[in-house]
Amino acid sequence: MKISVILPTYCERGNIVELLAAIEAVLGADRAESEVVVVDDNSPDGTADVVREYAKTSVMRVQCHVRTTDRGLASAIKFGVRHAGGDLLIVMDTDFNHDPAMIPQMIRCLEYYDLVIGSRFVMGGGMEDSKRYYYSLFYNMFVRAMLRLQVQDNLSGYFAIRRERLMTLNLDSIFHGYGEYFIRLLYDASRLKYRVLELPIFYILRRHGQSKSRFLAMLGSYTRCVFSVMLFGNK
Ligand SMILES: Nc1nc2c(ncn2[C@@H]2O[C@H](COP(=O)(O)OP(=O)(O)OP(=O)(O)O)[C@@H](O)[C@H]2O)c(=O)[nH]1
Ligand SMILES: [Mg+2]
Repeated sequence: MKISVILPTYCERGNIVELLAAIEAVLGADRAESEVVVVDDNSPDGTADVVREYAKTSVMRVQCHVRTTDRGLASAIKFGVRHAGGDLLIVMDTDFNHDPAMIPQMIRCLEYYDLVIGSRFVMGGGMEDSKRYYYSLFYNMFVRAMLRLQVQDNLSGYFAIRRERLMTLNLDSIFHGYGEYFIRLLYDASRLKYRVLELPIFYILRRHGQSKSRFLAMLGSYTRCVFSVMLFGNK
């Protein structure tokens, strides 16, 4: 099975090379037929340059796309999905919040599940940033109560899915905005009765660079997303 790892990047020059090397290492023998799809929104720090440099010597294929007309996390993921050639897709952050060591386990679990997500809120999961852990935990309780979803971590952003399963969903209605796309993804997956597995994951702090998350803006857009899905479904 060919694996595509989709990496949305904005100003991740300090992390991306180390992450590419870590992904290549965990893929082991599978790396020769696997690929990484980097979708960069024209980062001024030259993220794409170091990716292209890495691609020259890597065994796994590295696609490096630089977008100049569209931007944003969720639309970058959609772009990556559309360009990915793998049968199995992994989506993750590029700052080491999401541990690449989980990839083989997530891939194996796709044998039995339709969607495998890295979860901070099942036993064994967590976050190095304990203040943010509790904010996220309480916010997730709110999301679960409103949408009656069974999943504990509705804003994970680290997931594995078969390409064919993801393409069955309406990508345009899911992948817009920022991290709240994950709520829409879970909602649509649950409506189609996809078997979802949460694997415990411990978020470490980003290794280099700055956060792109703006707390208040996120709170507003995520909450709008929850009410919209609750009232109208995912249209
Ligand atoms: N292509 C693209 N990627 C983005 C954009 N905004 C964020 N990202 C990437 O999305 C991922 C998550 O962004 P982060 O800034 O790490 O957000 P966060 O995890 O909430 O914040 P941290 O505490 O810094 O980890 C990272 O890989 C970013 O590089 C964007 O506008 N376009
Ligand atoms: Mg991050």
